[in-house]
Amino acid sequence: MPEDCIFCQIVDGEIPSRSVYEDDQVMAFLDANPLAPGHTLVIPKEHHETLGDLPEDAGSRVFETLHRLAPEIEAAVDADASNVAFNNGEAAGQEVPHVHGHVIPRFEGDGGAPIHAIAG
Ligand code: IU
Repeated sequence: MPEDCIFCQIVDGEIPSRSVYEDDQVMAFLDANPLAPGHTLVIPKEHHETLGDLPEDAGSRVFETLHRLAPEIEAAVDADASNVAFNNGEAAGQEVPHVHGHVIPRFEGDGGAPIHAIAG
């Protein structure tokens, strides 16, 4: 793992995070600069920069976790829906080069466009 990867440091517990879920391959934690209450990031524990670098089984586990957590997160913050999205590569707005899926709760009439916001 690159020594300066913030998300690897979160996985290793060197940087604190507000954990939502963790298993042997995947971690989910609250985004430090949330675009909405409950904004959560789901990451593979192993360092991979983009979806194209991610082995298929790790990708499946990340998706399974997003699939399970998105409705639970929506319920936890009483949201009406959520954006589930990846910025995949720097030119697409990916700021942290360790694969992460966003779950951004959405509320009827919130007027936001978090997909654009996370794309920078
Ligand atoms: P992006 O898809 O790479 O643009 O999103 C990176 C996200 O990581 C962004 O929403 C940040 O608020 C979030 N984040 C974080 O939760 N903790 C950190 O220490 C850093 C970024 I750096």
